[in-house]
Amino acid sequence: MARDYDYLFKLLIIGDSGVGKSSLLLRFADNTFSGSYITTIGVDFKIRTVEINGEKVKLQIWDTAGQERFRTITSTYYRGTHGVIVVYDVSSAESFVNVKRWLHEINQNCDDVCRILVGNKNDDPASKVVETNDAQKFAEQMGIRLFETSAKENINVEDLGEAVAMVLTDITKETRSSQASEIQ
Ligand SMILES: Nc1nc2c(ncn2[C@@H]2O[C@H](COP(=O)(O)OP(=O)(O)OP(=O)(O)O)[C@@H](O)[C@H]2O)c(=O)[nH]1
Ligand SMILES: [Mg+2]
Repeated sequence: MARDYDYLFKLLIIGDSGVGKSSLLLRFADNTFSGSYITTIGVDFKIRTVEINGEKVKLQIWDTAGQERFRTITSTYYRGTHGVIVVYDVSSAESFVNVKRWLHEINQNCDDVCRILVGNKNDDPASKVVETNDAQKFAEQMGIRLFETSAKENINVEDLGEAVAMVLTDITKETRSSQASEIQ
């Protein structure tokens, strides 16, 4: 059977429990949202194909449980991952502080992976406690890109997915062309 994609990437979504990881995935893959909270047990995944410059990029996205008691299970899912999305909740200072711990977990499990920082629940200015400037500064220090999203109001979720697909496609192209020039 013919392949239905030009690129296939595996992504992992990590971050504290309740920040909206599953909601982001549901919004990106199925364009739906539910206000009720069902905590993820272990891991779950969904697939979405996006088109970048006429090429089909298939994203296999793994959604992990944020709860501490699943930490040992989720750490095994780093294998073969191309990109990791670290999510915090802009209305929870604690979830932002914990981003450092999640980035550390990535370093312990991956050698070379594309990392993206996402501040979700960016839909209620009154409850926002993690300022964009502070998050941006932190992201720059860490050398990663920041997206502020709302799975609920569908803000920036599409842009996030497309940006990740584009970055990974570019990296793959660069790697392929440098490998080709090494062979010549
Ligand atoms: N206001 C607002 N609420 C959101 C948003 N995204 C998720 N929520 C709510 O936050 C709660 C937790 O969302 P989940 O997506 O289940 O969180 P999670 O990060 O997957 O949590 P775990 O599976 O326990 O790790 C739910 O009640 C969602 O409805 C958002 O963008 N804005
Ligand atoms: Mg979840």
